[in-house]
Amino acid sequence: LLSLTSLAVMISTQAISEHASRDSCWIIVHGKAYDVTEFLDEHPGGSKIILKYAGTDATDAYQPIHPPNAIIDNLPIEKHLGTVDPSTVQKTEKVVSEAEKQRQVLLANRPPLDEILNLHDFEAVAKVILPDKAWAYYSSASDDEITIRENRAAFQRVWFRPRILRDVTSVDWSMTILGQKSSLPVYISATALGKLGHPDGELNLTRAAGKHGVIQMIPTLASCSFDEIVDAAQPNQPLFLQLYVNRDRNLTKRYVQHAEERGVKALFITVDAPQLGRREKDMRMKFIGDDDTAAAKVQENQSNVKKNEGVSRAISSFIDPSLSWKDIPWFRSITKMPIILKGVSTPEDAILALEAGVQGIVLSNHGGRQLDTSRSGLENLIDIVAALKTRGPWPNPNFSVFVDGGVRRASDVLKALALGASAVGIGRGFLYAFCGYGEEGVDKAIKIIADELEMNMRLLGARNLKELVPEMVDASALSSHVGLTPKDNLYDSTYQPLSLAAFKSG
Ligand code: 173
Repeated sequence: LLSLTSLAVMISTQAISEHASRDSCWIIVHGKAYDVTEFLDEHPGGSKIILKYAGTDATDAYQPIHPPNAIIDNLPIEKHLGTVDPSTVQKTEKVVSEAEKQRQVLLANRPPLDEILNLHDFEAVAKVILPDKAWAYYSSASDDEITIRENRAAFQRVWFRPRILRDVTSVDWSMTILGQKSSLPVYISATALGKLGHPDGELNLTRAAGKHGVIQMIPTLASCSFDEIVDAAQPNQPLFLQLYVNRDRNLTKRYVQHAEERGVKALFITVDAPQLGRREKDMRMKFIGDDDTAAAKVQENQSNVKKNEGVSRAISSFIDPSLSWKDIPWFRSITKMPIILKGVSTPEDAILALEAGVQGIVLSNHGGRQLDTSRSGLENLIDIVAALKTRGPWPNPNFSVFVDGGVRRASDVLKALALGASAVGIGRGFLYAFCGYGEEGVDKAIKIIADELEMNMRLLGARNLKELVPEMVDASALSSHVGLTPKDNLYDSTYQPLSLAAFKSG
């Protein structure tokens, strides 16, 4: 009732602009005015970024980073001040920077979709057409970015041993993931903040996934709200949910149970991010703080969020670093969904997960964004499958083993499946597809993977996924890390090269 009353109130932009200080801070989001004075210090991204928009419209900055209802749900109703009187909004022309104009031209001139032949093409286009900050956030990985390279390199150290003369007229990769039909042995893995890359954000994935029978894992930190995503799905479209566990377990419980009520089919709890890795490309963008578009309105010496933390660190303070094995029974008690631990790297933890009674694990290093120089999921798969085989049936119908990280080709998918993976996750590959081309890009990415699968299964001599056996790959070099020595940033950029004996001058 109160909210209806406050919505009826009309407020002029003039009145709002008078509240532009730490002592009284009003902002506009999506045409509504809010008093955020008391919320300033609770804001997970820090007060500074809000104060930058004190007394003005914060929608453009708010939108890619928050689900639409975040402010509505988090501010007490009495802080909802009312609707901004449209007659008082000055239609000032937005200043478009030169860089942005150039970007728009590049976007308009991007290659037509039928010239996109593989997932690498999408990535190359995204790099050019994304705003620098978005590219930095999506593409970055932790520290020296050695693991993100290794994720790709590991697939190249596995070679095929194809079989011949098997009548491969028809090949069939029909399968299920956690009991849900999937048209590919691939699911769309969670990536945060989709609206940094495209105005429709994660909905591009939901719509294309629905059309093609692919399963999307909804990220906790999507730009679109959970309900918007579920509403965009077809009636029986299976969806999974990725979960960051909140320090406030009641919030987590409500979120998980709401997801289950809305029909989500599995819960992937992220276990490799008690603290977010330092993604330096992202940090250097100084996402939080003063940029050239709007000078900070209120000068502040704020210590809780450093301005160079990068977008993900700024919004991840709610994640609970105390999460432990002891919490698993609690998760089991609040939901009937299958529970999968996302971010397992060792046989020791794989066995603990099995013993804890969860329904699966994702061998993942978070796209190289967490512990740098951790091994690839593909490499870990070998030891983990061997360990699981000593503890019961294999493949175990009640315990799935997924792999993600660096998957861009159907040949990558087939290698992981041959070595025992139940299915693989692709995160960035699909994300980059929608950055440049929206939903149609994701359509195309799915079709490319299907085409590649068909061809590669024929050439391998595997007519279905059962015939895809470990003998079809040579993984003997997988654990040999000497082949591809990554660039050493310090040595290559700062140290002076040794010089050789020089001739006397003159
Ligand atoms: O990898 C990430 O960037 C990520 O998982 C994340 C976590 C918290 C906030 C935003 C993104």
